Amino acid sequence: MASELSRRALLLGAAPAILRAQSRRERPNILFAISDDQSWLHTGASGDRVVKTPAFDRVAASGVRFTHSFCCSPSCTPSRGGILTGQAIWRLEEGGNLWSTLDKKFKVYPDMLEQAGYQIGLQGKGWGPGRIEPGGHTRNPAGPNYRSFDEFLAGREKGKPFCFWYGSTDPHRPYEKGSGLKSGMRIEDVQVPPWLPDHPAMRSDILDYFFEIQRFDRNLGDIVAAIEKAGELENTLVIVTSDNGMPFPRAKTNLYDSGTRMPLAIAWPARVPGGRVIDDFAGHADFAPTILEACGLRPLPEMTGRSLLSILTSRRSGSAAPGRDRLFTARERHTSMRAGGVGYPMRAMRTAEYLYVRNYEPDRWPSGDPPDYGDIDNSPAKEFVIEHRATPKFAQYFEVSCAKRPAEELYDLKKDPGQLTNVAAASEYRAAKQKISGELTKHLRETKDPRETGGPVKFDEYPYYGRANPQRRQTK
Ligand SMILES: [Ca+2]
Repeated sequence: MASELSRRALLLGAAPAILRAQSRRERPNILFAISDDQSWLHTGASGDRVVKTPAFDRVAASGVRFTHSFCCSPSCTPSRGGILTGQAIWRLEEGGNLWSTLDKKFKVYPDMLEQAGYQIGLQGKGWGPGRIEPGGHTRNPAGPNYRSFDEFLAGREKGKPFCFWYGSTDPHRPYEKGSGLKSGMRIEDVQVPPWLPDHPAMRSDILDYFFEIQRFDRNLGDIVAAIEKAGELENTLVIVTSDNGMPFPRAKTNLYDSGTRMPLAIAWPARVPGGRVIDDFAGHADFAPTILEACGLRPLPEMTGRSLLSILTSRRSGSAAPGRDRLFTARERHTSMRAGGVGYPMRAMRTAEYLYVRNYEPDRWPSGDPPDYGDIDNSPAKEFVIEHRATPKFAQYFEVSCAKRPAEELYDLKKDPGQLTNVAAASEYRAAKQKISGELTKHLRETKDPRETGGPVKFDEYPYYGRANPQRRQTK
């Protein structure tokens, strides 16, 4: 169709102007929708029997659902920084931490699209939490704020394609206790993940989390309906995901699947054959190069993510793309709840067979110093796990969430999909561990992780712009 138009344009003798107009029309709109603290398990499309996510399921059915999608880091700020820059968090200096800043030298895809003629907008939670000013930004790196998508759409310049970031704060805590039960969901239907104790208190807390996932989903549905009503859904690239895993013990802030594996559905009716499920590994750093390529721009050389466009526009399902058999995740400082305000640095490599985690500071407490364990969000779930630390039936859950961990962890995912039995020290896994550990180191060196290239490593020294930590004050 484009070539037919070019031919006609040439015949009419007005090629440049007409071609420019045509290419503007063909560029897709971008809707990026992100929930806050939702694990991959908890959508209807991925098989949960309780939580209802018709809007997510619709995007998945009309496009592609990825079963192995991972955030860059299981903590709001670095996860979002990785999405916006297309880079691993160890390359983002202060941006690798929670409540940090993002230096303007790390280019973000909304700015690049704006320069290319897109109308940019943000509703809700974009990059953050943190402070934008120290990094040199004058607006949120995800775009200028709008109260709603409708307001953004109404004010759009005629003929401009849009790039909109809808960032919900659902299902981030706190929850209204009992809201899930009250809404009619049934406690006996909850599938409790293996890393959490099965108890009515836990089930009720999970239902409250579901209540907020459903609220995010309803808002997503309204935005998709508005695009459809405007007649633009066909040529809109819709990406729906979350920033990190569920806010429960041994989930959010951890490099296990519970913390890093994300729901992900991508649709673009004009270009992406729908109804497919893809098992290739897709990382959140891949979104920026994907969006740029879809909009006719070239991803930046410093982006460590790789465009998913060739997978999206193909007709196949399952797992076949070369080089898509592994992903790397990382964590630096989440809250400032350790003596001295230091973080808990980790890197991990995930394949279909194994999860390997490297803990750089095994003498520190992974969830924050006792007795607060402040890297776990305050919640009924956390209270339950801590209160039952000495109850034989439940003590293991405290151990796996709060106790110190060895420098290396390895999980055999065929035998242990819940990632609860560390086999790093077992002799029968020595060869597998050496191989994956070597591959992780190689990748980190290639992508210039200061923790593997000889530093300097400054993540513990950067300012923490969140609330002051009383514990930290006492130690100084
Ligand atoms: Ca989050």
